Amino acid sequence: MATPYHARNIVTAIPGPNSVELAEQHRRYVSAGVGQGKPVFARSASGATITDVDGNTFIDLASGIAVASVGNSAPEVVNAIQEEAAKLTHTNFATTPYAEYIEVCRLLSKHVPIDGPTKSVLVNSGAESVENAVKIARKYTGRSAIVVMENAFHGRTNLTMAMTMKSMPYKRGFGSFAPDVYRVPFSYPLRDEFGMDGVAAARHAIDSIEVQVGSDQVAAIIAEPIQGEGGFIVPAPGFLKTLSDWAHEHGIVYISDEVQAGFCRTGDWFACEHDGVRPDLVSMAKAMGGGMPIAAVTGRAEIMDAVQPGGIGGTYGGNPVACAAAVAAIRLMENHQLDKRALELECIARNTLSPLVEDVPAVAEIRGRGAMIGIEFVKGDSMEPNGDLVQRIAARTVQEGLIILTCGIHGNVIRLLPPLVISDAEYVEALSALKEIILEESNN
Ligand code: PLZ
Repeated sequence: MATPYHARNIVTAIPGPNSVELAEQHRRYVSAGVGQGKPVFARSASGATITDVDGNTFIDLASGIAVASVGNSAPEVVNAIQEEAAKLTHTNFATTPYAEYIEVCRLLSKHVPIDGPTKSVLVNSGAESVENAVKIARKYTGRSAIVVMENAFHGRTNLTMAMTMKSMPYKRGFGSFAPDVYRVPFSYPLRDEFGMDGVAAARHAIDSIEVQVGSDQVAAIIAEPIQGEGGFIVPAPGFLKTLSDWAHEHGIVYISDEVQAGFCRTGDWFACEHDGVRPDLVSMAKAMGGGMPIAAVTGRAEIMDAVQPGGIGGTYGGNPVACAAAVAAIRLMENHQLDKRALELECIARNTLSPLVEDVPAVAEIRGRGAMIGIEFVKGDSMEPNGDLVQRIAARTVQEGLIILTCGIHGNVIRLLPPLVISDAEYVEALSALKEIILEESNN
């Protein structure tokens, strides 16, 4: 590999002996249903690097699936966790409330792109935030139908499995699924007939809603502003706005699922802002906790207050330690203007990777915003998805000291989700190495 190592440090074969031993224990004790990730086991992580149990250091381009935006083990978050844990680990907010929960809700109100007063509920995971958003929308509207998008990913619980599109591995054998979920086409400029005409793509989706269910039956439309697991698909300009305007005209609650794209990742605090969308509810998780499990639904106060007391919540939702971490993480995003930083990272990524579109026939498109960039691979000059090539590239990256994820309905997209605190030098090093791997593997 010609790219010099600076941030990376590979000192053993990959996987090293300690990882090999742990992999045996993993096979022995962990359910085979849990996804088998990289062959290396993490021991520690800091900023934009992860060090494994054999002392190898990798540049992190995954952020634990868009979680470590403020950096792995950010010292401010670690301090907040330690201090809070010594003071208050748990009471259950509905039993004995505490200030930390309210402070998180106040910060969320400050940042969500919703006009007028907003309120929140705190939960534990992205799937829970989506489920709660649906419950709240149904209660508020008195309707039951939920409209979801093609390629969507919303989670692994029963309702969110129904809302997720891809069967393998997320749904196969796990049915039956929750009823009253209707799927309509999302805008996919590279592949759909509407290209960059987002308004036409939205009209097409709206037609499908009218045909399948009828606007007066719909409680909520939910969309990821940039689709995550589905392939880092950026809808054409006007798509989300047309859809959300139509929802508002018909008394339908518009939910922006910002679980993956939210919290500065795409250059805005929330990715739907870019399209001028004013959602009614926002589901969020991942980066908001700086590494601790915490999630939320924030929405228009009138909608959030439609639920009877005790109808939403849970034992651990808004746990004090997780809240302290969230407050610290959100303050870091504010103080370091990580939304702006994401745009700088986009420039670095585009400068390094853009030539690939011209030079490599298998690279169909480089897309995304901020620090959420996807590279879609096809077979030669055809548009057939090339998941095999992506598998080969992904396998090589870990050998070369990079932690990278793939995505896409056909597994043919490489995704970049670096911590937003990654340095220019680290990002350039990682992207240059990735580029070389892509060039080499595409020629094999
Ligand atoms: N909504 C938009 O991206 C989680 C999970 C991948 P949880 N995405 C990564 C996997 O293999 O499980 C996600 C998302 C969007 C909801 C969720 C669900 O969030 O915190 O994983 O429940």
